[in-house]
Amino acid sequence: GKERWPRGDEATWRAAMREADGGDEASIARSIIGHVQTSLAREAYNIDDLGAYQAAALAVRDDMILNWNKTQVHYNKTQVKRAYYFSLEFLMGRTLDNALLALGAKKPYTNTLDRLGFNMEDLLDQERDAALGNGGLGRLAACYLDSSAAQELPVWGYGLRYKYGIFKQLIAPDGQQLEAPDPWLDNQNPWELVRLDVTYEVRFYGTSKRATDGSGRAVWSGGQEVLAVAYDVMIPGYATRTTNNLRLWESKPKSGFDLQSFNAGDYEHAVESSNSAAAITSVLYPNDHTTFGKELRLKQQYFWTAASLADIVRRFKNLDKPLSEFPQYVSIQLNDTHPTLAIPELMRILLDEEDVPWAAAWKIVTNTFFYTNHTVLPEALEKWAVPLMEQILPRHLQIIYDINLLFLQSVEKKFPGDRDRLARMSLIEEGFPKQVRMAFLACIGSHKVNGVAELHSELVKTTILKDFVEFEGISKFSNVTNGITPRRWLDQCNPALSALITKTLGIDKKIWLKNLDRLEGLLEYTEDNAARNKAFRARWAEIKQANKERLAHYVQIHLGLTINTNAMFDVQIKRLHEYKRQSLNICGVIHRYLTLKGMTPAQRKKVNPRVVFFGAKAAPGYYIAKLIIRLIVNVARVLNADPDTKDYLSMYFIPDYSVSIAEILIPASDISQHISTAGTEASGTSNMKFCLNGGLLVGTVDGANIEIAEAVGESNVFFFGHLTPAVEDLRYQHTYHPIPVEQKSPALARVLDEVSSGRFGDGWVYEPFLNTIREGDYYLITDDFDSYLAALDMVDEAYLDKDEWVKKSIRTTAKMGKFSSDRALTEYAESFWNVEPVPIPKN
Ligand code: B1H
Repeated sequence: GKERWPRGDEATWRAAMREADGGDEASIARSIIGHVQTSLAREAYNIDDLGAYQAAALAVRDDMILNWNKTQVHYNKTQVKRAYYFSLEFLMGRTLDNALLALGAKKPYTNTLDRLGFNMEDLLDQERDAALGNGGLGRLAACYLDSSAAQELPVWGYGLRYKYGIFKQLIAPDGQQLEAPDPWLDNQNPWELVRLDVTYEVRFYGTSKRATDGSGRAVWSGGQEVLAVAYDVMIPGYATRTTNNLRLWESKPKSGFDLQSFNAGDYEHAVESSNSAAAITSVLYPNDHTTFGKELRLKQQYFWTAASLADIVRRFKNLDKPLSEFPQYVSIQLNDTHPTLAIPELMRILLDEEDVPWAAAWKIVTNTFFYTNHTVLPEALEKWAVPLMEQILPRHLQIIYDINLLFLQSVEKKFPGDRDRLARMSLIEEGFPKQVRMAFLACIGSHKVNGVAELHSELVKTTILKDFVEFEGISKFSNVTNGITPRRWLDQCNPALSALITKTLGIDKKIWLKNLDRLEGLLEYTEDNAARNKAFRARWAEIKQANKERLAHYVQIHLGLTINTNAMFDVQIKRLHEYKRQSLNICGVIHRYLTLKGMTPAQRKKVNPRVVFFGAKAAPGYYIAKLIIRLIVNVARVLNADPDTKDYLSMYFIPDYSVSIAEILIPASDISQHISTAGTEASGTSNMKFCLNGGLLVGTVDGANIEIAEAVGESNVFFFGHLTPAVEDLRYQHTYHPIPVEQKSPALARVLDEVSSGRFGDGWVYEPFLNTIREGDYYLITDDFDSYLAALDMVDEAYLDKDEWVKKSIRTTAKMGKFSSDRALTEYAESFWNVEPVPIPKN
């Protein structure tokens, strides 16, 4: 919609002001124009889309601030119990559209901007993603904040305000991934409020001297002190007045410079130390699922947990209650082990600053914290070298040793003489260097421990925390299956489908968007051929088609490529990781290509055309993952240029995958792939997003796929591959009795050979990747390849019956109620935190 009347001219704006007299739209127009002239200090008739976006965002923000204030004042006044979600990642994406939805103001804003000469969609597109996360774990935190506000629950998030979010991904001419910084704050960020009056000092290094009175207390002094400054991000609740808070900390030097260094005449060193304070919150670590042991990462974790706890303790003290009641007013959910230092830090505050005796302090701590585990992959289990921790956090290391001593004494009491068990369960892993096992610390310091899908929670209990289940009892361990917010992941990203659902269910969308089980009302439309049902199904298919066109348009604009929208759209979007097996997908595509090449033109004409989309970032240091991206890009080039086959098979790697790109890709999928080796993907959440939008799932029996299949019925998903219990044996076989790929899967062997021989560019480049399959094959590509191909054949077969396919699609959407993050958040609130909804009164 760019070809409009000359927008932004004086006459249009004046007319807009006049037309909009009275009512909402008048005050919206006044507010937007006011922000253009004052906040942005620009001429009203002379702004571009970016300026108009900013002015509109500031106008919306004004409305949110009023609700935010009311909410916070009410929480304080009523002294309600609160929960805090500690996460090193919040993958928020864009805010304006979400805020307009929450406030119910999308229509009047769209109309007003239209009268001013601007198109809402174009303005929404001006906003940069807040990409302060790597993937599912960070996006989950964002969905949970959305649900807590929508359900009027007093929940705050605590995180870090990284100056640079997840890197921007570029693809070099040879197909390699390149990384560039993401300066997301370069344009003013209208969604945050800096609180220069909310600051805390955080100490690093120095020395810790234990008291000699046997009290377990100590004095920690010296070292470096850094200032934490609060930035508040408003989280509006859908169709409520509740506006919760996400508090993000920025680090800065305590006094701007290090006075001692200046006195010594060492200007450079003084400036350097200021830099090092600012460095703490400068960048998000992009290594999803790997721990690196980097000093700066440890500093991030402590800086954030220390500032957050200081803030929470200060707020608690305003209530004027004894510290023993702390857990009655405060619950803290630890999003993975990244915030585990909060456990020794709260101990330190209670022991050293508040004079609480050890046993009482430990009781407070273990009634306050709750730990969510998000992975059982060994390489992702956090450990910190003891010498590093001793240097940076000497007091915390003492406390951890004290916790460990008492803990192991109690284990010894229950299992006398079981030295292996003590070694297995110690918070300190022996070795050079010794390491602190953060998952164990998180487990024993928490009241409850949960995994993120049924299978995963079972694996947590039977593998990494088995000894702890035996020692502490099973009741401490539970499951909360992940969820996604239907506001962003259906209503916002797929407005046409949302409108159809609202019309069909015949209820206000506020009702079903907050009670997602209501989607089951769509089921009856799959039943017979009543005209009403047929019309609904036709409209359902039409909307999917329109979403495919929208994606094709995006690719046309951004990549300059033309997509066949009559083809089946097959999407795999997630971080690039060997366990997620994008390799299986690319090998499957190559196999399909080779099969097509072997056909006559007449035979090809009978093939169901397919377009495969990939989106994935690889950790910058993850060599094999980057090689897989390179292979995808280069295979795509060959496929898309081959006149024999390109109408039947094409492939697109969408660079710089993000929340906003997901919002375009997900509604456009016919099928999506969630094909991790069984037992490796804790839950997955994009699987839920695709299914909610009527895309069918191709997947392994892993993570939340299993529960999705249970909900929608196995006949509506395409499952394949070995099950979790087989994985261990297969790995053993690969290591000790390897069978050549040619023998296990000739089809796969052929694919590997074609890559090797240079069909998709220099074969030698890919050898290290190909060898991961030929040797060891840790992720069992060879074992699952043939059944994967069979599953894709079943997809083709099923797609032939268009009406049945649409029915499957509708049934899938209809049964996704369980996967609303509202359900998940309610489980946390009720069974862990004991936090209740707190409606915010009007005045
Ligand atoms: C998940 C991570 C993760 N699990 C370490 N673990 C990180 C681990 O920067 N780090 O050090 C970052 C992220 N992320 C994901 O969590 C799981 O793989 C998904 O299956 C799950 O859906 C998601 C949310 O629970």
